[in-house]
Amino acid sequence: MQVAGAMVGALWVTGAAALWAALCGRALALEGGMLYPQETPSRERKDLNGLWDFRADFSEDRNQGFRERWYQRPLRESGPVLDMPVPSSFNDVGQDRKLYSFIGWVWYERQVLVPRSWTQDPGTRVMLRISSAHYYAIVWVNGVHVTEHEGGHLPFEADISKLVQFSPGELNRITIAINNTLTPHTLPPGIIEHMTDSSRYPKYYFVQKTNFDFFNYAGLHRSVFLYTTPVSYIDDVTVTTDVDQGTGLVNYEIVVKSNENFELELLLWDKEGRVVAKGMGARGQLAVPSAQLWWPYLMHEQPAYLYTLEVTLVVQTGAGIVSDVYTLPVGIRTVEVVHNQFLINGKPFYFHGVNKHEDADIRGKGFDWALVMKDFNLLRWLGANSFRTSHYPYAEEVMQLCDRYGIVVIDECPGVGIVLPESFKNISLQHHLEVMEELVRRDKNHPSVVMWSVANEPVSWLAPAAYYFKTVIGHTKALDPTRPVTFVSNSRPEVDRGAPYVDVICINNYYSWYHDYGHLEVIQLQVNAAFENWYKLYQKPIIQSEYGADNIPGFHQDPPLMFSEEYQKFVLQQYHFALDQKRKDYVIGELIWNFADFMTDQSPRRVIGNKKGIFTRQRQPKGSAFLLRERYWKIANETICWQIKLTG
Ligand code: GCB
Repeated sequence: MQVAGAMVGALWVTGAAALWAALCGRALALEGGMLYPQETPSRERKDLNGLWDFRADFSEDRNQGFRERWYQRPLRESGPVLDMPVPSSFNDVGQDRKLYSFIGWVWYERQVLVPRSWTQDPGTRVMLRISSAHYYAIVWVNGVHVTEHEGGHLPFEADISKLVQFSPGELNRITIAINNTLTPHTLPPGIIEHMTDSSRYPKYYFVQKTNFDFFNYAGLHRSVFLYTTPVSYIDDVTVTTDVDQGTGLVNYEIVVKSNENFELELLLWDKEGRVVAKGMGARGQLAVPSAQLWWPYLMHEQPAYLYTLEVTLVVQTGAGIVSDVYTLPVGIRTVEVVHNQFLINGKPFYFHGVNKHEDADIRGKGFDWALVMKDFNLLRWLGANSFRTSHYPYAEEVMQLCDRYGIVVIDECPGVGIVLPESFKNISLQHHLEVMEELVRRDKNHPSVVMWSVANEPVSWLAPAAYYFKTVIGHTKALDPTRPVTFVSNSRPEVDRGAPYVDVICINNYYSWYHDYGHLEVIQLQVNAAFENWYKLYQKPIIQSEYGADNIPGFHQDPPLMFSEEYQKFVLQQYHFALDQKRKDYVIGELIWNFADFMTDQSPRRVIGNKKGIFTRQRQPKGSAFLLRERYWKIANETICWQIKLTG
């Protein structure tokens, strides 16, 4: 009686196994770059956002789509389809309860006309890029399998030049099958539970269990692009920066594909449109005298200064000269953990910020510019200088805005809910390493990213956690020696097996919420004790990476009771008293849980989602938002490096 769930698992495993086989034996780093698609004199881009045909495979074994090969002909010929917006989660768009909580394969399809100029020129390379498909995706173009990808939050792409050039002028059919099943070896992990007691559950009944506290939204969450490059092209650009007595140093490494006889020219432009440095070749260093550094928001009167690096590739081919151009915003800054401090450009940086989620009404985790801008406006209103991408990588466009506004980021991978000993096995570890490679490859050039977080609240007290985190953190440092690495712990210092390997201790706790609930008077003592115990053992700087309390908007109670606005504020204030005692010492940051209310699985502990937001899910401020705003602007005024008066 386990057929349905087993098949969901089996289908997933088939894909993962194929992928795994392909990956085995590969060297440390991923092959190929993952530069954000952009329009340049040599590149064009077309976004495929809008309505796609959609069909969830409700068959008992979730396998009908593969049995009937839905990718071989238009999806609507297979049966009824829905109009599904992209980007968006599919869960909240309709009124169908079954689709809201659907687990298994869903199918997306879009017919697209590729511009004639792209298909007629054999010198053009046409790429299909999917920015995020949660969780496992298989892609076909005109019925031909082009790629597969595991992991719901990072981009992947396929070269589809041959396929679209084969039928110029005709519509091309892009089909994407996506499975949101989470297993002990996915990231995040989960488990499918088969309910076999026929007196309590219908036949073939199964549920997806997870150990994280957000709704497992699924679908095409970010943009799908078609873009072009010449067939000889700039495949990757890696930039690291340093400062030597006021001179900015920009180290670069360029990877070129498909031709070995090429020339590379680099120009670094300042904001006024002046070329401030020039370079040649695939690797080198640009020197910028009296460089304007990239400073975090509220740390400098001109934060977030970005230069533009223009890379031009020139290749002599049989058909003549071909060139490719790619441009990259570059922020010159340094990051270092020294003793008890987190230094940005040599100055102590204090994280006063938030944890976020990609989450909103109707769209779920779907990217939406209006929502993103609202969030950035609120962050700046709040006086927040940082956030953690709890608990998975956010959209590339969000990272670009962080660069642009000077919002500092702790970039977290989807290592959340690692609570089963099984999830420390080699198969999980290998996948975790791959995900870190994909994350570093995507986000390495963002000046706003100052630290990698490899996990949130794993069972880091279990014995296998030591080898696991030593390996993941070591691998991440090998991929990027320029940034500190951490993971976020909710264990005790004396038993934590991962803490020895991190650069910064990040701790989550919810005193007087999940423990000693209602007892507001114990918070200060417990927060202080936690700081002291962690510091005594590791002598590393500490970030209070989560703290908070639920408040159901509109609930008031004084003296404060749980879930009221007064209680949420009181909890925050107690933490603040304790933080203020330590922040001049080794505590280097505080990130509230959470920026906004967000959706979770249903449970008796959740009242239509998690209500620890200081903003509602609709981004309206609760009382705590004003409290935090006052605090953040005050801290910014105290810690500013330059003599300017900030006004909140
Ligand atoms: C945590 C988790 C976060 C939860 C939060 C809570 O420790 O890291 O994902 O949402 O607690 O509110 O329970």
